[in-house]
Amino acid sequence: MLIKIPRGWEVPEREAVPEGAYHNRRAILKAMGFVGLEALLAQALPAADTKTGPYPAKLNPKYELDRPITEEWAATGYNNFYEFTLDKQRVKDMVGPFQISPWKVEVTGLVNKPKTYDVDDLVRRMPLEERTYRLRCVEAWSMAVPWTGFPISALIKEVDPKPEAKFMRLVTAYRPKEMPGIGSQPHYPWPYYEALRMDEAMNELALFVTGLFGKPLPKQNGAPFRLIVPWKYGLKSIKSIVKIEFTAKRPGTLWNDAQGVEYGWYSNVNPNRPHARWSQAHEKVIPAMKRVPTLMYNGYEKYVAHMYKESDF
Ligand SMILES: Nc1nc2c(c(=O)[nH]1)N[C@H]1C(S)=C(S)[C@@H](COP(=O)(O)O)O[C@H]1N2
Ligand SMILES: [Mo]
Repeated sequence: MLIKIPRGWEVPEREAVPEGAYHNRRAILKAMGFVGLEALLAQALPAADTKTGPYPAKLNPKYELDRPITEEWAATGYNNFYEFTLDKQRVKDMVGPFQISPWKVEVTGLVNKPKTYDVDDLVRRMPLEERTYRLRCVEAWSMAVPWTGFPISALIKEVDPKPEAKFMRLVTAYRPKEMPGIGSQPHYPWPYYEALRMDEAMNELALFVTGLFGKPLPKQNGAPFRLIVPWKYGLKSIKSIVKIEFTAKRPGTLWNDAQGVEYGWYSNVNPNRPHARWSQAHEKVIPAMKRVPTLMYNGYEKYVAHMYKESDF
């Protein structure tokens, strides 16, 4: 992976919106008494977009940001999703043919209640909440956005893992006809796969995500069902998941298997441990690419540091 910052991106004046506009807008509307009006209008117009049913979900204020929320156009217009293209600003233009409904997720392996879930059913049934998290890519850029989802632990409880289950393996959809990057990058071991240790998966920060900016998740951000583990480099937050397997032995992960020297199995954000080809001490916040220091565990140290030894990489 290379750090490539295309020209023109840094001066997005035409579309720029004020800092923090996303939650401010909701707060301002609420203060003016307009949220009720919005809800009334939504009820009066049920046919307008039935898919937005559970969105926006209630904001969980526990996970506060130390920086403004990234503008929506930037978070949905600058993506890593190699199954489509390596060009971050073109992913959104390539995802059109990708079919995300209906969508099944098979949960299998060392569990007492294996089950194939329908994502629409999960969205209706699970305790959706909105959380604003930082996302730090291993390539030293970052964003901060409102995800909608539910803790992984809620799904794990439903499938009831056996005592031998020590890891969780996750796999992305493999649809070469709809994902042109699979054919143009045949050297990657598709489908994309990732894994977490059971205690990492049970951590309160670990989310399954179905929404972004109070709406269903856009395809370029991993619709309809992805992982978000904000204390790890973005590559761990696998998109468009179709399979989850519980195992006794530690499963491989795509980036660690492909380039183990550069991409650790844990891939925890660590400003003191440089990547083989660049420092991880700073990051550039999209879209202005403002340089800020990178925080240990991406700022989530108090939630996750207890799970690791210094040598875990
Ligand atoms: N299936 C799949 N998941 C993936 C990737 C990918 O290429 N394929 N890229 C990862 C990387 S490197 C990052 S930084 C994040 C980017 O998520 P975003 O586009 O929503 O910001 O997705 C991760 N999940
Ligand atoms: Mo990344």
